[in-house]
Amino acid sequence: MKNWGKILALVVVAMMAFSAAAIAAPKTCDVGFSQIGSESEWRTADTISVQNAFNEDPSMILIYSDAQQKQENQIKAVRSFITRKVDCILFTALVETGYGPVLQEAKNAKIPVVMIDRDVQVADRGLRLTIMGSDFVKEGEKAGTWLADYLKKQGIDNGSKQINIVELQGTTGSAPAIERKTGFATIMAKHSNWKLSRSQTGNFTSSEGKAVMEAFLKADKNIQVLYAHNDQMALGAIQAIKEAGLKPGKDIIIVGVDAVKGAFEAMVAGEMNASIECSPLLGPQAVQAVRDLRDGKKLPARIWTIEGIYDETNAAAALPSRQY
Ligand code: GYE
Repeated sequence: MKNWGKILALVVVAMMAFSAAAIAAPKTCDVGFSQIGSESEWRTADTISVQNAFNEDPSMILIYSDAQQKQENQIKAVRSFITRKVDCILFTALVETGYGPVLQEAKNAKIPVVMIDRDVQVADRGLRLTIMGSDFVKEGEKAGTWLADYLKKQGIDNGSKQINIVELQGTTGSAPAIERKTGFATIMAKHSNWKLSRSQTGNFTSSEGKAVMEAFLKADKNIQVLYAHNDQMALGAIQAIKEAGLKPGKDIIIVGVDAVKGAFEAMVAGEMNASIECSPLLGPQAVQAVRDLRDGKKLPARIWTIEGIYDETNAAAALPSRQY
């Protein structure tokens, strides 16, 4: 009888210790991430950066969802995050419009939404907490300013001879496509002899960039400049230009955006002229934002990424240390 009493006491003590441990164990922070897909080198680097950053913090659990370029998949993913009662949602909007209702649902559930890279339209911005990423308008302006400078230095632009520019746009309706076009147009407006002879979407992919450039060249070979909203499309277009018997980087000056490795290699080979940097390495600042939220800190309304410009003058020196 005495022993039974002792055993019972031990069991009670063990149970108390176990429940104390269970209470003391810190709760993980569950974070849902709705990514748009894997259309480019940039996107892959972005996904890996976010996943690695969260893997390194054992107090965080990242629930990753790939929408495969479909808006409806993103809406479903956000709804499932709400049902799972995650602590925070990271969200990259494929296009700017159409997310109002689902963002409202997240807001009603009191789940903060932190945008990564691509924002939603202005009217819906009150429904998400903040956005981290690049200034796409500025990137378009940088591309235009770089081009003006280069054309002048090369003696190609004397201010009166017409310069025919073709544009490969990103995904229609996406923030980077809209804003990179806007920024570039601001600089174009300052050059009355620059003509946007053709402009079409290549969906940010290499294959569509190539196909659209082929169609441009078939219609008219009199093209002096290609402005591509990302390097991936520029790289596809380089193939089309070669197949048309022209020299990319010489017969047609090529400016892209992102500064991915493929563009560096093309610049070093003399087949591409410049790339405006847009960093996909957003993981560390995404984790920091979630940590700050968990700690009750207020996040700034906009978290900017700092970036540069690369061309034939500095591409070779920078290439070995590029992370994407
Ligand atoms: O430039 C492109 C990608 O949203 C900034 O999306 C991003 C863009 C990037 O597919 O390569």
